[in-house]
Parts: sequence; structure tokens; C-alpha cells
Amino acid sequence: MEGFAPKASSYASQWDWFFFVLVTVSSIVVATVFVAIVHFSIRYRRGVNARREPVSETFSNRLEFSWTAGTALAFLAIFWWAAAFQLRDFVPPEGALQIHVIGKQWMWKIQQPNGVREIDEIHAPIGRPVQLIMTSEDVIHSMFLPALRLKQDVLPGRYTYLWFNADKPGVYHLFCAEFCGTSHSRMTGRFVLMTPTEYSRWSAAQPEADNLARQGQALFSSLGCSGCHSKSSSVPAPDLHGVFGNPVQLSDGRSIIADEAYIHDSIVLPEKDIVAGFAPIMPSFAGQVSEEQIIKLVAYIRSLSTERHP
Ligand code: HEC
Ligand SMILES: [Cu+2]
Repeated sequence: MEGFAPKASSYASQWDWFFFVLVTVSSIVVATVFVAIVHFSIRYRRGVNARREPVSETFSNRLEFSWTAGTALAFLAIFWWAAAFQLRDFVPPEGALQIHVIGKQWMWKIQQPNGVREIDEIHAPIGRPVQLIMTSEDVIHSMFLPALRLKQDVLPGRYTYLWFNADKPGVYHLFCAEFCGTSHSRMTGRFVLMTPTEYSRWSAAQPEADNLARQGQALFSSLGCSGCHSKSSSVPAPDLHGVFGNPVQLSDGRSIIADEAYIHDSIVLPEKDIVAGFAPIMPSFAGQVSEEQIIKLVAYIRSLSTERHP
């Protein structure tokens, strides 16, 4: 499938095939119907004394059934193909490199896993799965990476995800694909794919590279979280070690897996999910912490589950 926009992953080529087949099959159907319409409108046009043909004796149930079933199966096959594609988009492989993306009128703010920040540029390595964890600070945006044939809405107050495994280094486009206000059309950027060595060299050379979790730990004390969430605290608040990635029992009987979205909401909407056995005394930090700070706090809380902490 050459002749389309540049491709940076095998997924993109497969997608082009899917698109090509879908367009071809649809065109055949459209052309058939169109020819039939033209044929019948000429043959039975006004003024023509069309013969009334007796109902054909050769009417065949078998023919009717087989063409109906045949087309239905063909389209079900297309559906199955598309569904398989979409399902693949849901679950990133283990160990994906996580890059955070924040949409904002009218720019993309990026945080690399090592704390490097970028504006309107995403640098990513090829040859390994990369996951984008995205949210918006204001309205709905949409992350569009044409070279990967990937697009995902970016919503305020929610995390959405994209993942890819690219195989061709290069500089590609990055667009906002959701009309988000006056300067929407300028909400574009560069999507830079590099070999793993280039990528690590690049990220090591950036200023202010500091571990996200470490920055989160600093925020955790400066915002006063540690005042309640620490062993020495007199306020009964849950210990955050081992929370991330595990089920949490809530006071209303629900049980929920503590993912990014759960931690995010614990910070800005603490009354939404109350941990069983605790009083709803945690203040909301909505308006006091930015989405960027929340990313760091989440990274810190995640590190409490993945690393050994004394
Ligand atoms: C006034 C004390 C207090 C402060 C300050 C506080 N929390 Fe909490 N936090 C609690 C209590 C009590 C709960 C349990 C009840 C609930 O779920 O709201 C809790 C729950 C949580 C949970 C869910 C824990 C679980 O086991 O599922 C997270 C995550 C969390 N807090 C993070 C933070 C962060 C991050 C900060 C700082 C920005 C913070 N908290 C500040 C008291 C506090
Ligand atoms: Cu936008």
C-alpha cells in the first residue's frame, strides 16, 4: 500500500489495507446499485410500453438465500476485521514506555517518563511499545498521529490512552483533530521517532530531567499530603504503599482498581470514592494542583507500589 501518507508502523500499513478493502467493497456495492437504477429507469421510463412479465418460474429460493447470506457474511467479516483492530488498541503490552500528554488551548504539553518536558513535540523510541496517557486542562481535544493512523479524543477530567509500536524513525506530524477554539488549526506539532539509542541520548541531554516520581514526592510533602498520609500522622488516612494497581474497597461496597484515573480523582474529587473504614476528611485539591502536578503525584504513588520503600 504505497501512495498514502507516510507510515511509521506496521499497524499503519495494516490499517491502510483495511481502508482499501473497505472502500473497494463499498464501491462495488454502490456501483452495482447505481447500474441497476440507471438500467431500470431507462428500461421502464415513462411512455415505454413495458411488457408485463409474468412472475418468473425460475424464481429460486436458493439464489435469494445465498446472495443475502453471502453479502451478510462479507460485511460481518469486515466487522470482525475492524473489531480485531479496535480491540488491539485497548490493551497495551506490558512494560510500555509511558509518556504523558496534556491538551490545552492551544498547545500540547508532554512529560517524558524521566521528567523531561516538551511543548508541541513528542519524542519517542521505535521498536518498543509506547503508551500515551492523555488528559485536557480545558476543552475536548484530539490527538491525531497520521503516520501511525492513530487518533484519540483527549478529555478534561479523564484519562484516555493510545499506544503504538513504531518501526520507522523520522519526523512526522501531530495534530489536534477536534475543533477546540480560535487557534485550533495551530494546535499542531512534531512527532519525532528515534532509535532507542538516539532516544536515550536525546532524553539524557535535556535540561530539568528529573525522575517524575521524585518530583511527585517533593510535591507530596509541599502540598501537605504527607501530613495525613504518613505513618507518623495522627490523622487516620490510608497508607498509599501498594495501593496503585490493586483493588481498593470503598465505603459504599464497591471495589475499584486504583489506576491513574482513580488516583487523579482521589486528589481533585476526594468525595467521589471514599476508602472503606476512613472518614471523608480529605480536602479537594481541585484548582490547587495542575494536571502536570497530578501526573507527578500519580507517578510517586505508583512508585510506592512498584519499588521497595523502607
Ligand atoms: C486532611 C488529611 C488528608 C490530606 C491533606 C490528604 N489526604 Fe488523601 N486521604 C485522606 C483520607 C482520610 C483518605 C481516605 C478517605 C477517602 O478516600 O477520601 C484519603 C484518600 C486518599 C487516596 C486514596 C487512597 C486509597 O487507599 O485508595 C489517595 C490516592 C490520596 N488520598 C492521595 C492524597 C494526595 C496526593 C494528597 C495531597 C495532594 C492527599 N491525599 C492529601 C486524607 C488526606
Ligand atoms: Cu485542540
